[in-house]
Amino acid sequence: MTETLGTKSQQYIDLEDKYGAHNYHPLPVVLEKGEGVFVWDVEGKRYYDFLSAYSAVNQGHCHPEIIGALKTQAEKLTLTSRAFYNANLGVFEKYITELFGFDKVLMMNSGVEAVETALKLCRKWAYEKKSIPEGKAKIIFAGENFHGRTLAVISASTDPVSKKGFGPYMPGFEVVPYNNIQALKNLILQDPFIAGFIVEPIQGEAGVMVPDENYLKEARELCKSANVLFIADEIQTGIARTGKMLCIDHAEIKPDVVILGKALSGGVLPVSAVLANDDVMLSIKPGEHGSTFGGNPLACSVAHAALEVIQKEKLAANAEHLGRIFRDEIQKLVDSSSLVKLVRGKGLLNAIEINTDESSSLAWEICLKLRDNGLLAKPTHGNKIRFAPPLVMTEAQMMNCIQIITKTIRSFE
Ligand code: IF1
Repeated sequence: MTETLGTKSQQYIDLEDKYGAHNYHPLPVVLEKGEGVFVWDVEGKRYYDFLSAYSAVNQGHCHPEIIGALKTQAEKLTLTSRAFYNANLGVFEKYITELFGFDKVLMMNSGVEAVETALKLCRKWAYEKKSIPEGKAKIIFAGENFHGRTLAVISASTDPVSKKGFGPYMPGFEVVPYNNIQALKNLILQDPFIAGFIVEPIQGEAGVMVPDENYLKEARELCKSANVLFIADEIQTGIARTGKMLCIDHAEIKPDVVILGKALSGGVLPVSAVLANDDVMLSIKPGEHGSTFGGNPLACSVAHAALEVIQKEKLAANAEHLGRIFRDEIQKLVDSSSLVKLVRGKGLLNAIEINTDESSSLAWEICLKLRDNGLLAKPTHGNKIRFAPPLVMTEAQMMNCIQIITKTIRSFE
């Protein structure tokens, strides 16, 4: 069914269709303004943003303190490259390493760049510190993972849509089922060349898959006992999204490597980071890795402000509080509706599963109707709808959104 959008919206959509690559299938809404939990389309209609740019705007759209830091730094110095020192990087490196409790940080830009950096660190560490023969290091990934779109990272993907047609693939990657400690143990015990295990503490793209209570803790202990690096990809789950500063904090464990991105900048700039202690981080020597924009003064200023906002506004606690309300209220819908199979998540990273198979368009139809009712969300993997609003939401706004979601889903019964 082709819907008629406002003329301005259609004009913008036509421009993207004609002049842009067709590498996305966006929900038909054209946004031009964002503030806090709200975004506005070009027709002037306001929406609750329940995707937060895939958890990149945890602090809310255009947070004044982050924008203020951007403006101030932008008028001073934006980029020096790492050919020289600058007055921002070391100050931010001290701040973020003390905040998360690691010796050092390596600053990059996009999330996948930080993932690639972590994989390179893991291999380098394996050759230099674990004496794995050069070129033989293997890194274990979890099935249904999502770590980005580069050729190396999709080589470990189990999603044909992300992977098919982009071969040949990077060697040295193994895949075990997510949330299956025995499978991980078997592989680590049988292969002496395993250097690392990279895992999302909650699998976002797979549909907000929350592992069993002890999975991460047991995986961490397994890695420690086998001298395998435990690498946590917190690009989507980190920065207070799941009700703790890092999702891994729920399991009360400390990874060897933590990868951050997205909300590290409050959605203002691409800023990513890899945190590790010296025995891992110093495996990479001067000139062996880098990036033109990695750790630039503008990124450091913005990220500093973005992390300050998370702490000053106690956004992890707010995410924990509102997340419980969200799941409790949506559970009432699950209990009374044949359409919604379940609700799951932690903090304000949640998803519902619609009672259809993955090929059904019902989740998409529901998201179109949610849009009409003033709330933006998007399906993931066919029949799941991810609900991830900015963490600055108030309880009253959350109750309003739950009412919109409930009313919308009821209209399909
Ligand atoms: C797209 C998905 C989410 C990530 C985790 C690394 C990255 C991502 C856990 C790479 C990025 C984004 C990418 C974006 C949509 C979105 C996404 F649907 F693709 F899978 F969030 F679930 N690790 N996720 O979630 O970070 O290089 O993009 O900065 O590619 O469509 P990036």
